[in-house]
Amino acid sequence: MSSQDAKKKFEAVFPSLVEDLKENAKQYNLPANAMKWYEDSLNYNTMGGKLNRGLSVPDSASLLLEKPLTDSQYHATATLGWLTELLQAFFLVSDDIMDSSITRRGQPCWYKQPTVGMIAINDAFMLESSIYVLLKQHFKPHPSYVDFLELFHTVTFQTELGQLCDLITAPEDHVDLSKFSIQKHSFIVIYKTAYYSFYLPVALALHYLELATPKNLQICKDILIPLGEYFQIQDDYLDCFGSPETIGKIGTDIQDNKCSWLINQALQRASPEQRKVLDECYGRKDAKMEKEVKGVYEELGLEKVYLEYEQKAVGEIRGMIEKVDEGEGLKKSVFEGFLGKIYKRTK
Ligand code: GPP
Ligand code: MG
Ligand code: MG
Ligand code: MG
Repeated sequence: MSSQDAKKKFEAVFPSLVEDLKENAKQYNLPANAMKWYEDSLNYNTMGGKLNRGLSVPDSASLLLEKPLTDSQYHATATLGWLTELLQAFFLVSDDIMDSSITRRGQPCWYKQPTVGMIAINDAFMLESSIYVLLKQHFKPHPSYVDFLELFHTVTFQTELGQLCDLITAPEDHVDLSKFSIQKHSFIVIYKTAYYSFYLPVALALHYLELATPKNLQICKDILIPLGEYFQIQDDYLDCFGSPETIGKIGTDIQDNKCSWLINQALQRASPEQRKVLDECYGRKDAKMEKEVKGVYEELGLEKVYLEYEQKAVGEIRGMIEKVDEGEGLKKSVFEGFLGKIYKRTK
């Protein structure tokens, strides 16, 4: 099946999950206008993305079994995939408020909709609660039900730790570039992105198939966390060097004073004059100053620095994948599939 068809098949599962969520809300006699609001928020914030995280659950399950999934296995793992997309929707709606972002997935951020504003905060909470409504409806009898619950709770907490460090390392009113470091960056991106985007979907597939032995989970972590770190470094790179039309969002990292991979690389290479420009212009809500910073990035050849980093990181990840012990039912192809999806991505 082509990857486009796989996406279509996966998307076709979502409307029935929206119906399940509406059915659940009906028991509370939710007024019709609120029901419509909930449905609109579910559709606006969960659809329209790349769906890589969600698709990874059925994809990984099929690779683990080394055969196509039955209809019922597909429906179950696609449902778990949609739960990871709901978690992602909860994070993105919140993150866009915190980052003062303008667009997401090629359309205005949800909180930027004139009728929405800060109601988006409650919508984000409802996107998160919806995970547990669906998990109970679909998986209560599954032997891994408690593992699913704990996994979602743990990964959510880990992501919030990363987001906390991302935010407090980027105060709006006080720029101090000496506070940044590549070690801090590494902590931030592993927690805010790698766990929920990479570890979660594979761990869900393993729990679903009852293959989640401690050893398999550890191998997954050892590979998927560095892979997720690479993915977020791509995100930092694309924030500045990607095209907004392709990535579907307008970069905000420079103006937001973020401890991004790019500023850390620039700090390691800047001359005293360039450092002065960075100190004066980074983290200011001013398009001209943002341009000055981008000018320094270009002088320092950060695009090339990034390409060299990418080659090295991908080489190391490939090395780890080759050494995977498949003895307890894990498959190298799960990791190869992931790497293939994100290598050299432009969006
Ligand atoms: C991505 O950071 C991280 C998240 C979306 C996690 C948010 C976590 C919360 C607990 C809300 P980013 O700001 O670089 O993402 P983007 O570039 O997509 O805005
Ligand atoms: Mg953010
Ligand atoms: Mg953001
Ligand atoms: Mg970003």
